[in-house]
Amino acid sequence: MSQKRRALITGITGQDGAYLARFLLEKGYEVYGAFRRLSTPNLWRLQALDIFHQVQLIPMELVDSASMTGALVASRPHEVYNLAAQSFVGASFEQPVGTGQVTGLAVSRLLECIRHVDPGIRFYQASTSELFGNSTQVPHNELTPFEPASPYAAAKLYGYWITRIYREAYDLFAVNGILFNHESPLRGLEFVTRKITNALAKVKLGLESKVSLGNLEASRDWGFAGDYVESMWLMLQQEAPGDYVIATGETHTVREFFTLACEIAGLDPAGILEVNPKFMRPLDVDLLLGDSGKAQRMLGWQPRVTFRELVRIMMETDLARWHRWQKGEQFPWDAFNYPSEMNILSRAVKS
Ligand code: NAP
Ligand code: F7E
Repeated sequence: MSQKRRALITGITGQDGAYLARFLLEKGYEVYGAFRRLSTPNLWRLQALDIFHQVQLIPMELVDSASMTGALVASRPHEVYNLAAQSFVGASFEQPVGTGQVTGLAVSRLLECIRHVDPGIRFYQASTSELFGNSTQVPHNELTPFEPASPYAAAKLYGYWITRIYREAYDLFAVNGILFNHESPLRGLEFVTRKITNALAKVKLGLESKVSLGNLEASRDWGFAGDYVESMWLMLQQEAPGDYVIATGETHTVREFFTLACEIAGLDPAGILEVNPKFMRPLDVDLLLGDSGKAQRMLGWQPRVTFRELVRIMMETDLARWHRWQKGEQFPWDAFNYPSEMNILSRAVKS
């Protein structure tokens, strides 16, 4: 029988799932990844990081407790990282009930399964800076009162509290990582950072002329996903469970992100940007700025990639992708999954 430590990651097909899997594989873990059944599998991130063949995939659906028990029994994990969720705030206004089910209630389903299958499992819950919402106390730390401002944040608030309740009631090693926005070239195309770098890449290559965004003045504390997954693992290696804010301590507006991405791409921002009310939310979070002092002191965690470096990595990767597509290359990429990209992708490939 293997002596390796075993980890089960829910949401293995998402941005953080892929980076965390790579991180744990490098640490020598046996990594199990829970994914939901789709009519067409969505494994491009694991392929992009070249770890697809090293992760053992297990089907699991967040609304189905039986599938959770099945995943736990099949993987017998020492650690469970619960990253699966409906994670897009914008969509949570359109699907508030579904988001409550998969982003909120599913956390108690999973904790119940863990409690019965093996209460010795260490559990990480993907909590979020969205819990702070429009709280005026900045910077946000572990003691800042929550003021959620979306159905997504309300669902995550439930997940946060049920995790703490199971920790206290059943003595589970269960932690909340309160992570501020973290981005990468593997970010979903609907999130504003990747939306910007993807759209500017098309502008740069003459495939499109405009970038349409919503609230340009929203300010976020943006870090690099590759740095943030390390904090998840560190939280589960401590003697006692606790909750930690993970952030860079810097905040920038959407407009600043856009302007810097233009500079890196060598584009004049004037005339490219248009505001479309379609991308405004019924309620938005104006400002997020985290204080990760506790994580720095107790976990020894530090963000490494700066804001400028993050924008550069994302901008250059998206430019390279569209360039490769123009040359007719095939590679792991998500653009083909998005109706918004189809107008361009369906055009004949240029040589
Ligand atoms: P993501 O890219 O959207 O990934 C979400 C994952 O959840 C995907 O693998 C998705 O599967 C899976 N999932 C969704 N609904 C499911 C269902 N019904 N059953 C099973 N799996 C389901 O999100 P991320 O950026 O990696 O974030 C990871 C977690 O951290 C999420 O819980 C998110 O809310 C939270 N978080 C993210 C940030 C951030 O800035 N990235 C910050 C704080 C907290 P498909 O691929 O099939 O859709
Ligand atoms: O929006 C504004 C938008 O969708 C950031 C998730 O990972 O981080 C993420 O949530 C800001 C908002 O991320 C567009 O209104 C302007 O103010 O990239 P976003 P988010 O909502 O902050 C947290 C920590 C999570 O936990 C979530 O899972 O940008 N914005 N124009 C736009 N946003 C989008 N998506 N598209 C626009 O066109």
